[in-house]
This record gives sequence, structure tokens and C-alpha cells, in this order.
Amino acid sequence: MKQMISKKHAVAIAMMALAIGSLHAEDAQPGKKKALEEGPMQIGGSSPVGSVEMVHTLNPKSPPMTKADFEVGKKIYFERCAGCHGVLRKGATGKPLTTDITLERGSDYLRTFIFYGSPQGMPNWGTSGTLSEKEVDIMTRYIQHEPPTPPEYGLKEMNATWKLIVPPSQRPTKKMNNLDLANLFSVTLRDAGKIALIDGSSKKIIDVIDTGYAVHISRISKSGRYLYVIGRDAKIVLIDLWMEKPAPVAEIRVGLEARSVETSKYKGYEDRYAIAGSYWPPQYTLMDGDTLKPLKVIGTRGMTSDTNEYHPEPRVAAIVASHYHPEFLVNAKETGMVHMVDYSDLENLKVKMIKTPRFLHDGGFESTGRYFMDAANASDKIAVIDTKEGKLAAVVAVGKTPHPGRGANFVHPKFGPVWATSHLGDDSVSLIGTDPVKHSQSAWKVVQTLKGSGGGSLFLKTHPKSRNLWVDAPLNPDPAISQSVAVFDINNLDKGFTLLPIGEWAGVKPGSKRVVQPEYNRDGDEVWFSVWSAGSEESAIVVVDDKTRKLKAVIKDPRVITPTGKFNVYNTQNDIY
Ligand code: DHE
Repeated sequence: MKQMISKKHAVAIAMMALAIGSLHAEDAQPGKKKALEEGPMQIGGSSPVGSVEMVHTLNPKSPPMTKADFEVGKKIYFERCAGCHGVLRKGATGKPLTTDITLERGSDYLRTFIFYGSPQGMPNWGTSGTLSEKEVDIMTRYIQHEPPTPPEYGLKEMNATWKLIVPPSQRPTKKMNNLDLANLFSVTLRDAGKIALIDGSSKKIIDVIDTGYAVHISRISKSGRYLYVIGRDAKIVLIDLWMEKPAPVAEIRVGLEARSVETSKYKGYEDRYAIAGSYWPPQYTLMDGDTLKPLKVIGTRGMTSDTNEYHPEPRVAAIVASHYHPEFLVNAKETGMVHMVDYSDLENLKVKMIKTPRFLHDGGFESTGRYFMDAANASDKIAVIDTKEGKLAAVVAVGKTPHPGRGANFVHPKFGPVWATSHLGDDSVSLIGTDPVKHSQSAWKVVQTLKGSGGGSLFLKTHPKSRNLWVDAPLNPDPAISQSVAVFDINNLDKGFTLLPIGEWAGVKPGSKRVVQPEYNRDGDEVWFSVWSAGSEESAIVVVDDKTRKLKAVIKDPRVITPTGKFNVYNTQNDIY
């Protein structure tokens, strides 16, 4: 945000910006993925959906608009508003903005709301200087017209984008390189639309590989051979780590916008299937694991878990692969339904729907890999799903807007095994007991709440060999907090945290650097942090010795542009976190 705003409002804006997907405008053309931005850095990403042709009907009751103004409105809406209010404006994190509501509210009301924002989290687009008065006026009129509808995207469209670069028959039958794959890191270079493969011991960049627009996450196949990377434009790139020089062997687009990808992990199905969830269209796609050939698409449109109302746009958030059955667990965000997809028979597909609170976002397994700890962030709850029995085991109330990433597992000195989440909306860290057998009193309860450095946390991490719990807070409005990381001693949690100035240790030029996502190496003795600056500024990866908590290395390279997520092959492959 360019202009002066109050601290309270800044927190709201920063947090909303994550959900909305952008802090400032960017050209959301997927084709322009390598065009790096000048100016302030961007959290989240604008929706790539805005750049496609859409069906649009005019409402005669709506205020007049020229075609040119309508296009400006559409562009702004998909860059800034769709993340919260939904592509079809039926509401998600933000309120519904369908024309029955907006026409009734009228232009004066809407203009004020857009210009000044609201304490409930609507950013102050006008007073912050993000939108000009003219743009606010365009948006006021735009949302009183029917929302244009982006096209569907089925097998036909997917097949048209599917590229089998190296067929399995032409790939190596054994590992052909000397890389220590278990200690390799796939690092998201967000605004560059690339990932860097970095060797965990030497800290050297092995290669930088082109991926999708505003690349988001990496996942590893059960065998550790295949790396799947997904961009916000729903492009998946499959990289074969056994090749002499790891390289893409297949790619596909499974929709117009997406965030998640996963691979089958159940015994007998290792590396067999891949799955990707999309935000638009609201659906998930099952693919061959080693070629990405699309096999089946399943829509998520349907009824909400609580009020049983139809939702036309339940976006697919986190997906995890069960270790107990040949199943994927797919989060349908806006309906609050977890789809348990049995992939043992794709022709007679069984999907079990598990009812949880809304809106589902991210999550991970507790230490045994049996229970999926799933964050329903708008309800301030963690839904616990028993993947062995295939049912909801508990719903646990936590702090404000939990955002665990995959969470952190450790043995609490008093309460036994716990899984932890930090929060976007407050400074707490909730520790939930996860052992219903030996610690039944503590199971599925918050056994302790720690006070972290501040709200705006996105990720926390520990390792089975470590006694440290690392908690980031990249969206905190105070740079002293967003550029540092809080570390707790698991043996002495009551002592509180120590704040380490990771951003300062990076030694990068002054700028908007945020410290994001702790990730351990294979041996669990060092932890890596991204120092995420704007695309035009210097970024770095800072490696800290886990035992001494002292700086061990700084990875700096002109190619390390906007590093965010880091995925250690062994830990990601084996769900160690
Ligand atoms: Fe993410 C995971 C969605 C913004 C970095 N992010 C996830 C997951 C979802 C999600 C659904 C879980 C995937 C899974 O496990 O299968 N992220 C979204 C958004 O909708 C949101 C809020 C806004 C947007 O427009 O995309 C968003 N995410 C961001 C960022 O701005 C982050 C900080 C930087 C970036 O690279 O884009 C970011 N998200 C991450 C990372 C993970 C992630 C690093 C994986 C964490 C892990 O340890 O597994």
C-alpha cells in the first residue's frame, strides 16, 4: 500500500491481501510470466482467469458502462477482488456481490465502501491510493453488472495442452546423476515462474527450471523420483530427478487457475497417479503419475456442509495422499467438504464426502500419518480426519484464522505428541494433542497456546530430530517481526520465543523483504528460510544451524528471484514436518 494507513487497518489489509491474492496491480497474463515487476512486492497472486474470454450478459437495470470501462473493471476485479469474493461473486472470504445485492445497495453506498474499506477486512482501495477515483467509479458500476463467466475446462482442453516431453520408455531405468536427491530442495521462484533445484550440502544451485505463472508449490512422488510443480495458471511441470540433469518430462494445464498438486502414496500405487485441484473451474483432475496424461475430472460444485446451500465455485485447496487407503483427500474450500477420492477403480469412482467447517485451506498429517489436520480458516477450527476409518474424528477450536502450511509435529514434554498451527489473525500458536491411545486426555484438544511474535504467520516447522519450533510472520505489518523468525525451545515452551533477525542476516539491500517458510534439510540439523523481496530487489535463502541457532549460510544469486516455498525432497516425500 502506497500511502499512510493506520496500523490496525494495515493488518487487516495485509491479511486480506493474502486471501485476495495481491497487494497491488499486476498484469495477470499467464503468457507474461517472466515479466518481473517494479515496485512493491506482491503477496498471493492475481487471478490468471481475468485474461480469458468470458461470456457476459448485460443487465438493463445496471448503471451504464462502455465496453472499455467494463474491460478495466474486469481486469481489476480478477487482480484484486476475485480471491475473496469469488469468480462468480457468490462470496467466499469476502461478502457475495451478486447483482440482487449490489443493485439494491446502489452506487453511493458501493463507492464509499470500495474507497474507504471496512473494519471487517475490506481493503481501503481508494484512500490507500491503490485505485484512482476513476477506477473506484468503474468498480462501483462494474459490480452492478452481471459477472462475466469464464469458460469451463475439461479433458479436451487439457489434452490440447498436454506435452509428453520424454516418454517413460525413453527415460533412465536408474538414477543417472550423482546428486544427493534426498537432500535436494525445490525452491519456488515465484515471480520468475521458475523453480531452483538447490543441493542441500553445497548450497549450490543445480539448475533453474521454467514452470507455471506465479509458481506455487512442489510435491514429490512416493519413490522420490518425480517432482511435481504447479503454478497459479494451473500448469503442472513433471521433473524426472533420475536424469543425468533433472529436467521436465511432461507438462499440462488442468484449468485456468490452481494451487495444489499431490501424488499417490498408498502401497502398491507409489508414483501411479497425480492429482491437481483447481480454483477455476472448481474441479480436480486425476492423471497418470509418470506422464500427466489426464484421466478423470471431478467437479466440486455442490452443497455447503453447514447450510446445504448450492455453491457454484468451491475452489480446491490442499490435497493430501492417504497412507492407509488408495485415497486422496481433497479440500473443497467454500463448501467445507473434504472429498475422499478412492483411486483404486477410476471407472467406478468412489468419492466419500466428509463434512467439516468452512472454509478449508491448508493442513497436513500428525506424526503417525493417520490423521489429517485440516485448517478451516474462516471458522477458526482444525478438522481432524481419520484417514484409516474414513471419518471426521474431531473439530478443534484454535486461534484466529489458522494457517499451518502442513503444520509441525513434536513430542510435548507434558502432553505427548502434538501438532501445531500458527495463525494469520492473531499471535497465538495452538498445540493440539494427537495421540488418542497413550494420551487420550489430551487428544484433539488444544493442550497449550503459545504466544508468538505477532499475527500474520503463514508457516511453522520442526523436525523429529530437533527441539526447536520455528514460526514465521511474513504478513505482520511490523518489519521487525515480518523480517524475523520466532523460535521456541520445545523442552521449555513456557520460556517464550527468541526472535532471530533472519532478514538482517541475509545481508540484502534494504527493501520489503519478508521471512517466509522454515524448511528442514534431510538430516534435520539445519533449517532454511526464504528472505522474500520484490522481484526487482535482492532476495536470499538463509540457512540456520538448528542446534546453535546461528547463521550457517546465505544463498544469494541473481537467479534467486522472489524465493518463497522450499521443499526438501526427503521430508516432502515422507511427510516429515
Ligand atoms: Fe499458498 C500452500 C493457497 C498465497 C506460499 N497455498 C498452499 C495451499 C493452498 C494455498 C490451497 C495448500 C496446498 C496443498 O497442500 O496441497 N496461497 C493460496 C492462496 O489461495 C493464497 C492465499 C492467495 C493466492 O492468490 O494464491 C496463497 N501462498 C501464497 C503466497 O503469497 C505465498 C506466501 C508465496 C507464494 O509462493 O505464492 C504462498 N502456499 C505457499 C507455500 C505453500 C502453500 C510455500 C506450501 C507450504 C507447505 O509447507 O506445504
